[in-house]
Amino acid sequence: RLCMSAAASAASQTFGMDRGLTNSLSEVPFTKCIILAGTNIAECQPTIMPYFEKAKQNGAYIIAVDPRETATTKMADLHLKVKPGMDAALANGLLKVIIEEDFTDEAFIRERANGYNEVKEYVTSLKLEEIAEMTGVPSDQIQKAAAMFGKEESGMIFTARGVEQQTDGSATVRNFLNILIVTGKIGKVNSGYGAITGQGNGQGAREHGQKADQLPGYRMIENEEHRLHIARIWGIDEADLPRKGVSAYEMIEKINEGEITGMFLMCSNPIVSNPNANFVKKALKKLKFLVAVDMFVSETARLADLILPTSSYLEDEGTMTNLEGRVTLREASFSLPGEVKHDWQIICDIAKALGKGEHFSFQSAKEIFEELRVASRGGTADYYGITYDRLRKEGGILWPCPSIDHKGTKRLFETSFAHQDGKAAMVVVNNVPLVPKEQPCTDFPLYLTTGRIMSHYLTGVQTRKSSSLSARNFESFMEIHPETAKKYHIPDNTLVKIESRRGSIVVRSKWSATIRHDTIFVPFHWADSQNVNHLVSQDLDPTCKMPGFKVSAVKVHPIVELTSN
Ligand SMILES: Nc1nc2c(c(=O)[nH]1)N[C@H]1C(S)=C(S)[C@@H](COP(=O)(O)OP(=O)(O)OC[C@H]3O[C@@H](n4cnc5c(=O)[nH]c(N)nc54)[C@H](O)[C@@H]3O)O[C@H]1N2
Ligand SMILES: Nc1nc2c(c(=O)[nH]1)N[C@H]1C(S)=C(S)[C@@H](COP(=O)(O)OP(=O)(O)OC[C@H]3O[C@@H](n4cnc5c(=O)[nH]c(N)nc54)[C@H](O)[C@@H]3O)O[C@H]1N2
Ligand SMILES: [Mo]
Repeated sequence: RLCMSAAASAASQTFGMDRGLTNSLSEVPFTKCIILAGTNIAECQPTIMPYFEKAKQNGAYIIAVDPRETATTKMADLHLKVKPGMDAALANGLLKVIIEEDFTDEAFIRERANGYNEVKEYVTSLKLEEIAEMTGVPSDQIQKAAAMFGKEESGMIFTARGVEQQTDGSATVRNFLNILIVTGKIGKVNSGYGAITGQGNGQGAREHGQKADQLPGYRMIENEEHRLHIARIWGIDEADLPRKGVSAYEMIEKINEGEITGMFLMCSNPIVSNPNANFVKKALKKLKFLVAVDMFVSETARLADLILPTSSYLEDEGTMTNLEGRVTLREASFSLPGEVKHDWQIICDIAKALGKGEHFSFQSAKEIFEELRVASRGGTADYYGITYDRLRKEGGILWPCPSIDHKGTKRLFETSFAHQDGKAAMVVVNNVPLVPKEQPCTDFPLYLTTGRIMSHYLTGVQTRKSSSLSARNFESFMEIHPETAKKYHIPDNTLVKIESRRGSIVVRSKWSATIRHDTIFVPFHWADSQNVNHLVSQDLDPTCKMPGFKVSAVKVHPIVELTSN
């Protein structure tokens, strides 16, 4: 919910299927134009950088969209320094130029897509100057980006959390997909879309039924046919399957209201990772019983009634599905220490204690995978043809892979999209979003955006303990433009207080002449008085329930007033 839900819902709605990359990474070096929207691969997915560097060596034109300069934007030929949260409007500007200057692929649109006329009507009614004003990107830059992407024979668009972790994240991604469709750059060699997945198995997680509205194989829990299929495989009554639950942050609200009283927490640290963190902590304290399954005593585990120690990834065996939809097998490198159990063993033991042990009689991770193969059969994410034996021999297989003799699917949508009529669904995305985003005002004059740095991982539970990583970044910081800093009397490298309507934190200032003047950036890897989620609001994207991690209005001031003498 907090990571991939906007990209997943956008691809499902537009294409009828959500797989991170529609092509394999091996095509990236050969594409002619790349748009990197809200993604910092150089710091967050450094292992895929060589594909993009190769593309650049081969002459690809790279356009980056980010409110600040990063190691990724430095690689770009054109950097659009967009105002935080304004990417949907920027995409409308690109669409307008592409359509009005005839960079469209009319035959592709006619044969492969629905909804083009409405999109055309809307974007041609807009004024480029107004879009430039709204987004902070000069119109000549919008024109240049659209022309470069439009005129090339191939192109790819990648999005990540910068455009997705917004209260209109799902619609924003759909607007970038509109660009691919009007230019016919999808379902073809060296042309397509990529949602840069968050974690190693982030793709796998989103197709096995982890979200409270899903079932394995990317089936949906509210779909009667899907319910029957899975109930049959699990050997249960369809009526015993629950209906869909609420999203991650909505659960916290229900805990606060006393509607949820117990929580089983596996692999998450919500009082640091969820928005509106002061409220989250207060709510979790109301739980009658909290169990945390973790290898470390995270900030949230500290509140638990019971902590169950679990194995780490190097002690685990299992499959992982990467951002391409490539299923790989990783064998365990170490045996289990002491009394520690695997996550899956803990789940089976709990099922036994609840009297449902016969449905969880697994003896190995492989047995669970065998069930997934069958459960996903015929579904969108079909793993039926993938086996441990094949994975050991072939290295990795891209789903859908419906039978043992199927090679896997490297490129999606070559002849049709996954909707019933085979067509992609374009949609009009209004410049003005449904849920208004907090805007800077007299009291809170600056945009705050949040994200990551190379040396730490997520809420920092696993990396703040490493002395070598901590030596690189010992504490949190705030990136601020020197001119903005001077306006608020903030020297470089001093402690400052940042306040929003929800709370405040204290971090060290870091001047940067390459960030927008109206924006500050704070990473989210630190807890307690440096937990940036104390500042972020509880507003969610109505489509996918993604929080708006990337836009808040804040004020900043030095902790110690400096006196001039
Ligand atoms: N080192 C490291 N690597 C990681 C992680 C980590 O914590 N540390 N986490 C992993 C996970 S779970 C994920 S999800 C990925 C995330 O990978 P990314 O999405 O690449 O990482 P972020 O830093 O969250 O955001 C990317 C960029 O979006 C920009 N941005 C902020 N607001 C906006 C906006 O309104 N519009 C646009 N266009 N851009 C904006 C930020 O300045 C930032 O450079 O990384 C994974 N890799
Ligand atoms: N402000 C702001 N907030 C954000 C984001 C942002 O960009 N800005 N990004 C969001 C994103 S993209 C993400 S993915 C979330 C992440 O949010 P969380 O998943 O809540 O954060 P993690 O730090 O990954 O917490 C993982 C916990 O699981 C434990 N763990 C690690 N491996 C295992 C294992 O094998 N088994 C078990 N049981 N436990 C394990 C770790 O020790 C840690 O305590 O944060 C989100 N929050
Ligand atoms: Mo993530």
